[in-house]
Amino acid sequence: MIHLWAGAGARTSVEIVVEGDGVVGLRAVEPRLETVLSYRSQLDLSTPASTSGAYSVFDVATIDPETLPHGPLEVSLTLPYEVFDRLGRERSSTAWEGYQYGVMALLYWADLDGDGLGDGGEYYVLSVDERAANAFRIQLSNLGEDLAEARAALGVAGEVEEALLVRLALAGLSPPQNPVVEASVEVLGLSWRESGALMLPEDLTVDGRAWSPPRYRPPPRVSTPAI
Ligand SMILES: [Ca+2]
Repeated sequence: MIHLWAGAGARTSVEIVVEGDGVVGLRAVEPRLETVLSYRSQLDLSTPASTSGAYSVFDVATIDPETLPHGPLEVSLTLPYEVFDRLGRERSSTAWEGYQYGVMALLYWADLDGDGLGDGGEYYVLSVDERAANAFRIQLSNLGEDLAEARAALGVAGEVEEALLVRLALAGLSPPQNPVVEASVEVLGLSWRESGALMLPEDLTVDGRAWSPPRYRPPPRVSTPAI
């Protein structure tokens, strides 16, 4: 498969040369971010899994990495607006209410000793997002490469149970009056869709060598998926 990029507003002259014999299928595709996982859970902010310094730590979601595409990935975590200092942000009071800071971490876990529990030395931090806000976002440029790096760092050899863990640490003040809130986790992955901007002949008969000039049809309003 040939991936040919026709960037937003870019005019580029390309020629596809195919060498070999027989009929070759050609397909013009472009990248799109699509939701591959959407997950909601009830989080009780009054009972953190652990504490770390001023932070209360919660495990929000556990994801099997094999269920995700191993290319670019975006993981977002959203809590209700009220969780983060609602009064202060609305300027309706000088009193602080709710949390002030949050850190979302995307961790790789490998059960190295096979006991089914998360132990010290079994976690690798893929990325973190730190904000004074109720929404967090982590982007990975290539999940497959990040997983390989994490496995090498932890010394994973052979088949072990593994998972991606969405962990949240909150600090500042205290849980809201009603501590049970809905946490929403969404994972976007990259997929290749048929291009509407680039046209190629469906198939090409090659006898030694053939070339095909693709025709570029600029869309009326150009937008490029970004990650
Ligand atoms: Ca273990």
